[in-house]
Amino acid sequence: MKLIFITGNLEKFLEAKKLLGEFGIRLEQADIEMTEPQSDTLEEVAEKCAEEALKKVGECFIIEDSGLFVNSLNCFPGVYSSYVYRKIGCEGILRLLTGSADRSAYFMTALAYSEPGNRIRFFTGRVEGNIATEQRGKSGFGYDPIYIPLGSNLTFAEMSTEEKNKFSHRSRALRTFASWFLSRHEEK
Ligand code: ITT
Repeated sequence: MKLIFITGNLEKFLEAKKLLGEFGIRLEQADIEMTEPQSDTLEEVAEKCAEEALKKVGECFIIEDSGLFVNSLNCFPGVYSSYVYRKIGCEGILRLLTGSADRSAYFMTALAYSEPGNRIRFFTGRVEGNIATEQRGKSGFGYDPIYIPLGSNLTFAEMSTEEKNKFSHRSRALRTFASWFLSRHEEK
């Protein structure tokens, strides 16, 4: 079974490819030119992106928007995660948390699935954890070097893709999606 993942982020794609491969779903990457819409929630961003992509892609696809939400920063950077990462990076988040006793944070993914002729479906995944006191590890991307999921002492950047997929927001959204996708396929 083949499915397209629309993303410009190769690391994201590789995580998803590995996970969906376990469900027998063969993922292919498509990177299409898009302006990321500004919205208050990840779900709205994913929905707008899916609607825009639907005009250009005539096959079944998934697309997702993810973000880091730091509790003591009022859930910043949240939907602005991409922009904030480009501007201040992991170092900037660490600086904002200097002296903060509460370092709890969660990552979230809102994933949209679209197929010709049917309404767009949404799946979410979330992982709770803490912001480390320093950057650790070389794997992954984005905020991975400063994020420690609950249940581990390692940052995402110290984990292999398989290990990150045991915990991550993205893998949780993808697993929910894959179960739904496969059960629906069996019904047909
Ligand atoms: P798309 O083409 O799929 O949109 P992107 O890299 O722009 O790729 P998002 O907008 O979904 O991805 O993600 C916003 C930012 O949040 C991203 O640039 C990363 O800095 C961060 N992020 C998202 N998922 C992450 C993860 O699993 N680990 C670390 N940082 C992550």
